[in-house]
Amino acid sequence: MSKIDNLFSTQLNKIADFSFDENVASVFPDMISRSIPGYPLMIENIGRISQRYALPNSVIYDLGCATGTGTLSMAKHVDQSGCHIVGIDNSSAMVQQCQQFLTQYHHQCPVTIECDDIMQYAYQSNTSVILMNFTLQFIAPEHRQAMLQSLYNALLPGGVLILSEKITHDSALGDELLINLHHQFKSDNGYSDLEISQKRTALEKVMLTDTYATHECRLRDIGFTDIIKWFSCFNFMSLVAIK
Ligand code: GEK
Repeated sequence: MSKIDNLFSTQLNKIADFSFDENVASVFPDMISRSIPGYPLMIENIGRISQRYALPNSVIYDLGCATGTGTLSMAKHVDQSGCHIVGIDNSSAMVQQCQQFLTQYHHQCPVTIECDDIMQYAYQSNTSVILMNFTLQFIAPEHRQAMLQSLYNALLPGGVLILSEKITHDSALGDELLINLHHQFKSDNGYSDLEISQKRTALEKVMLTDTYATHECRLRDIGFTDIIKWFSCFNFMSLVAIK
């Protein structure tokens, strides 16, 4: 059971840039489920989508696996023979929590967790499914195209990228509505206005969101043949891009 997230509940003199350190890792499951609308529904369906596209004897990646919720969902659902799931995160605190978390559950598909930078990683060419669940938004925008291109290159024909992201709406008025609805969601989940505003400041420089159109254009440009948005709530969405 993860601790309750109260990292931003007291007034901070200086708000440091958000980082995935030990403090964040220790409250992460609580933080993410109270912050992202539909997170449990997304996680459950990520397992189902992976099961649908996993090919026998292939590799499945969870990039920015954090504490392993997405990894576990895939490991529980994927039943094709010879598959292997690799979760990667460059936060050693997250990797430690993830390894502990995974030992608590039974799953049929074998899993390895690695502490590494997903920008530098040598992806295996027999990859059928890649999950990036709210991770691309933490990669510098100028590196996103090259990063996604390397993932596309690693995928087998028919393989998929499952990409979930917070997005910016393309009109100021619409964006304001979605931000307000998201804040209401957080407030209903027990976060105070101070917590919401301090976390927003901490994330301002490290989490840079694109519009849906930017995501779609970039994925088409890279070569993905079909892009299916399968989840959307406020300013959060998840898509499947098929090679
Ligand atoms: C979930 N997918 O629960 N290399 C490796 N990991 C990275 C890098 C990088 N270059 N940059 C960021 N990360 C998870 C949630 S959280 C999303 C993912 C959020 C990692 C970072 O350490 C963190 O664990 C994760 O990406 C993003 O479904 O907090 O909104």
